[in-house]
Amino acid sequence: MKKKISKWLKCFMTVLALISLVFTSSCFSVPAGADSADTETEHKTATPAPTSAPTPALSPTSAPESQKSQSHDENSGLDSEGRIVANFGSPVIDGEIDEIWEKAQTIVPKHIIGNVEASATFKMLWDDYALYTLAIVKDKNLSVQSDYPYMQDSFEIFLDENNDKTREYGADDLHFRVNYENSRSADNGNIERFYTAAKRLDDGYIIESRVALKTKPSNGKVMGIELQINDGKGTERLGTINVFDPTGTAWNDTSRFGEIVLTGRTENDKSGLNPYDLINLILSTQKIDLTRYKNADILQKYFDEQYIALKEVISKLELTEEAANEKEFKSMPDEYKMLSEKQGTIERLQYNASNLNNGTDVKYLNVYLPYGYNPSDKTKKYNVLYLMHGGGEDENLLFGGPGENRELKRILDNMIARGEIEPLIVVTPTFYGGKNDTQLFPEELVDCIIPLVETKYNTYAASGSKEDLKASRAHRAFGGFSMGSVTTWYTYIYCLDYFKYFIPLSGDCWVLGGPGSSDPKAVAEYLAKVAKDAGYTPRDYFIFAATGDLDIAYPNMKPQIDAMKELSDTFIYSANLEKGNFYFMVCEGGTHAWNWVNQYIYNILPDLFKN
Ligand SMILES: [Ca+2]
Ligand SMILES: [Ca+2]
Ligand SMILES: [Ca+2]
Repeated sequence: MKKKISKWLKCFMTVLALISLVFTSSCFSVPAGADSADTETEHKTATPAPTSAPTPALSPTSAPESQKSQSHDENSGLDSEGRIVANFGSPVIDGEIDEIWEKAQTIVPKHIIGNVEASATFKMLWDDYALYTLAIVKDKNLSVQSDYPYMQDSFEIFLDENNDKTREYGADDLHFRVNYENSRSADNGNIERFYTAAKRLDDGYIIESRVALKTKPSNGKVMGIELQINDGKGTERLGTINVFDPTGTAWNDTSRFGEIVLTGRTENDKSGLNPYDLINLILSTQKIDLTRYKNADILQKYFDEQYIALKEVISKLELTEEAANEKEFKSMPDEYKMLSEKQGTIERLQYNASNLNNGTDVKYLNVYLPYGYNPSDKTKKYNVLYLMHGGGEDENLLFGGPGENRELKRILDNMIARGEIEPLIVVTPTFYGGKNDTQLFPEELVDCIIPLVETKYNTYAASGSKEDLKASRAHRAFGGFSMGSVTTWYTYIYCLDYFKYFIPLSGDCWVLGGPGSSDPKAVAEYLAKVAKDAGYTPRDYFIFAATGDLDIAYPNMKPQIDAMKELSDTFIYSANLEKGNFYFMVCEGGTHAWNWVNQYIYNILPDLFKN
């Protein structure tokens, strides 16, 4: 009780201080006719607010009519009639600022009540179903300590959809609130119509919000509106920031609202997806006390059925032709990391490779043989993929040696077992040892490695002769990560006669210097010339490149890929392999690490040996 009294006393003192500030400040305007009843401070029947509530009373009657125009300030972002102008567009309500917000006018609220330390700007958009608001609030002192939601640091939206400006709230009038922790409250209207996302910033917070409309809006529609920020500090509210209402009484009187006019919808505009009504409805079921219902089970049954139904609909989405040009990264499901019942085997081969001292080095490579591989069945032939490790790694890095079951091997086993790819042989050599150089490695590849592997196992190479290896190039692929990707580009340059498929992962071509060529156009032209000089058409080679947007190799790779796209008589960019021979899959969030690379391989493997 003592605590409560001291809180009240503190609140009362704050109000006194604020009132004195109001009377000595010239920065407030009050519409003519505002009386003491209208300036009653904000409190709700649902929340027992003290009579000396946080919003201070204002100078009651003396403001001249001319001061009404304050909200029409040129820098306020309002139109000449003092209205918010909202463009057409559907942002995603996730707390991140979408590009579409650039279409919206920045509104700077001018009405400040109290010793507010926060500042804010608003933006508004609309679509066929809803009104959207972006509030960016700068506030060093964020608090949700007060028991009263309107005294917490929060954003409020007031909407008079019919714009009938009634003194009392009607059935069409809404008043919603959300604090910076994304906790929503409604003073008027069904809260299921209000969806929000909040994000903390170093110096404040962002609220993205959506209010579902009852009537279908169109260009030129005018509605009543008010936007408000409550600046909390500790358990107190320092004051409020409003776009239209200088009296702090919009909560009690819709005639205090300003107006919003909708504009900008063209014939071709479409509204974005609206999952929000459903999300809100689903969230509301969490509050149901299941013990009160005999048949509560039907709820979970319904969720399970709808989950499957939604997944099925998503899987049936068909790409547009334009979108199909981009290879879409799909996150690998966890089950591909599990041990398959049908496991392939790994064999280790030894060979001698020439070094730069006129001698030879003993080197090793690993060979993955798919489940069911039968050495004596010479009629069954296998495609071969060569995969190269990155700098500082070795031939055992990718899937280990005999008896091991590392992630990449489990992925191969699972993809083959599910029939997603044809059984194939995968070879992991190393560019270390021998001539010990990525650029010189292709010599060793053609002279030693391919003949060794492809005459030992059942492949499409009729023999180890150069002619027979060239003749079977359509059944051979080379890929690698990082320095292995650099090696892949060299393999394309020096061994195009022996390989049809190339998978450079997170590494650019260094033939004219690298990493990150100063002249990516020259690199692209160099690569194009290789194919042309060899007499190949774009159907004769395929380049499946990939990296992550957070990968250190991305900034090196991107300009080269962009330059290659320009040479569209050689490198035809499309993930639709009937059309193109080259794509660049960029994984959002992917970094320079094998857990990502294994997923790139998972995504790319089904494209090999198809054309
Ligand atoms: Ca967003
Ligand atoms: Ca109304
Ligand atoms: Ca605050």
